[in-house]
Amino acid sequence: MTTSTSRIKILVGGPAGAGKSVVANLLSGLDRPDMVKAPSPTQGVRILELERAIPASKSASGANLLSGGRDATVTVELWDVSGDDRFLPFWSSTCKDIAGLVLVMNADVRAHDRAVEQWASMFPNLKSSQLLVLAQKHENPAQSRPRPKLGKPLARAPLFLTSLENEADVIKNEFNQFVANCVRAAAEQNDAEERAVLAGAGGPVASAPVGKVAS
Ligand SMILES: Nc1nc2c(ncn2[C@@H]2O[C@H](COP(=O)(O)OP(=O)(O)O)[C@@H](O)[C@H]2O)c(=O)[nH]1
Ligand SMILES: [Mg+2]
Repeated sequence: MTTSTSRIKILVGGPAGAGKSVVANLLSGLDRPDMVKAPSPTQGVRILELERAIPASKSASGANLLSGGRDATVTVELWDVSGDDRFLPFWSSTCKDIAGLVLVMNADVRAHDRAVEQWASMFPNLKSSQLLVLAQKHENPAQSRPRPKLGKPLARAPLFLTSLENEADVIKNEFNQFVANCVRAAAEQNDAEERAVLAGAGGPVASAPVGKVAS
């Protein structure tokens, strides 16, 4: 079977101490049982590289990123950044080209609701399908406050209550689905940009619809 390969960048954002690095470790296979017990604030950024297979049924029609009807392997650059507020303006400018944003929050810290909304507002061009919120239950899941209700711009973003202990598979599975969504969105954007260039040059597909995706 033919495959195509591409590369996307996904940012893992959210407040300090939320669980970004432990989630990033889980997703890239670096998790160890002792990791949760030894918090160590991320300095600057850690870039982890991982690969995910995108089945043909989920690939997009975008000629630049994935060819419709073919299986694909996508290389994901996972940017696990410091949650320190001082760096926020830096991430919003350095990470303009991200295909997706995973937001990690502590489900029991009310202030984290506002913090992840603020993170998402730094990337207004992302669609809901390019956002994924993981509300981590750090301890004593039985006494957790109810599921956080986030406002704009996360009101329509998928949110999962997760913990490394009990929902590691949920995190991994939802992330795989999320990567497929991000690849599709990036492909659509590439198509739109290419059409805009051709339209500007008076090319033959100047009137073709933008963002068409194969079924
Ligand atoms: N028990 C438990 N603790 C968690 C979980 N996720 C995060 N934590 C706690 O949160 C701490 C900080 O995690 P870290 O990934 O360093 O946060 P970051 O600053 O967002 O990168 C960890 O050391 C754990 O104590 C989880 O799923 N279960
Ligand atoms: Mg960290």
